Amino acid sequence: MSRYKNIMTLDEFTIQQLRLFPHATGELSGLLRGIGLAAKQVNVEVNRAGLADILGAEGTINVQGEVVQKLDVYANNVFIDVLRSGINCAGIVSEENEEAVIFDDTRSNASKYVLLMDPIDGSGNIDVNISIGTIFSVYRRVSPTGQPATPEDFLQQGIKQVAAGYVIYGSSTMLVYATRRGVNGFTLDNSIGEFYLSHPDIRIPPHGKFYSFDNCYYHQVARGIRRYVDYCMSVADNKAGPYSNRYYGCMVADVHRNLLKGGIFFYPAVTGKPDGKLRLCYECNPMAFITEVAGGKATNGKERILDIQPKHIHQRSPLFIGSAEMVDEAQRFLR
Ligand code: P6P
Repeated sequence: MSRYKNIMTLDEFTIQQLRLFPHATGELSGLLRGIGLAAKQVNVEVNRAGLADILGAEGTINVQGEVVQKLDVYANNVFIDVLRSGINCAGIVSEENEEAVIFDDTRSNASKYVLLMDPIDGSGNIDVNISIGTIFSVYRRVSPTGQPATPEDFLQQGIKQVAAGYVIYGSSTMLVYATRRGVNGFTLDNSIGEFYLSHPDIRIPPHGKFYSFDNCYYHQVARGIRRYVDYCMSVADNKAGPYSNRYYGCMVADVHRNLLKGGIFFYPAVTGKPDGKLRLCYECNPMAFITEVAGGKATNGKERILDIQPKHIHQRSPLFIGSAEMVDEAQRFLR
C-alpha cells in the first residue's frame, strides 16, 4: 500500500506500465528500477556532500578536458556497479569514460538494452549547493543478444531511444523519465527512500516566460542568435522584455523548469566551441526525447536533434530545446 493515498511508487508504476505490453519481458522496467536505485544511492552523497570528503575536485581531468569532481567519480561508479550487477543492461557509455564500458558477462550479454549517461551534470554547482543532475538514455541493442555489446549499439540516432530520463538533485530529488507512452515525474521521499509518482503525464507548455542562455557568450555567437537574445531582453513601451533569463549552469535544472513552466534553453556554437559544449549522445538526445514526448522541440539550429546520426560517443552539438513555439521563434531569428 502506498504511503501516500493513491500515489504509485516508481516500482509500482513501471510494473503497471509493463502490464500494458503483454509481450514485454520486464527488462526495461527492471532497468528503470535499477536506475532509481542508483539515483537513491547518489542522492545520499549529494545530500551530505558538504559533510563527507566528497566535495571539490578529484584531481584528474576527464575525456572532455574538464576538472573531475569527486561526486562525478562516485556517481559514475554507482551507476556502473548497480547496472553491471543487474540483468537488464549490456553496457554503458558515460561522460566520465573515454570508451564504452562493456559488461561482457553471461547475464549482461543476454540483456537487450544499453545505457548512455552523464552521471553528474552541472558539477560546478556541487560546492555551492545549487541543483545538479544525472541524465540517462536507453537503447535496444542492434548487436545480437548473447554476445557482448558493440560500439554500434551506442551510436544510434536519438529517435531510436526506448527511454530517456534525468534525476534532478534540487530542493527535492526527482526522477523524470519518458517512454513513447509519456513523461512521468517521481519525487523521492527521503524518509523511506521511495520515489512516488508526483508529476504524471508531464506536458510542456507551448510557450513560457523563461529563456536560458549564458549571456557571457553574447559576443561569441552568430548574429541571428544575438538578435534573438536582444528580442528576449527587448523592452517595449517600457514594459519588461517578453522573457526572463534563468540560467542555472546545470542544463538538467534549466530543462526541468522549462518542461514544467514553459521556456527555452539554448547552448549554441560559440567562439572556440564550433559544436557548442553539450554532448549529443548522453545530454542532447535524452533531453530532446523527453521534451518531444512532452510536446516540445529540440534542434541544433538546423535539424532535429533526434535525427542526427552520431559519429562518436562524445561528439558535441549545439542545442535549442523547450516549448515548441519558442524553439520555432528562435529558429526564425537564426534564419
Ligand atoms: P557554461 C554543465 O557543465 C553543462 O554541461 C550544462 O549542464 C550547463 O548548461 C552548461 O554546461 C554550462 O556551461 O559554459 O555556461 O558554464
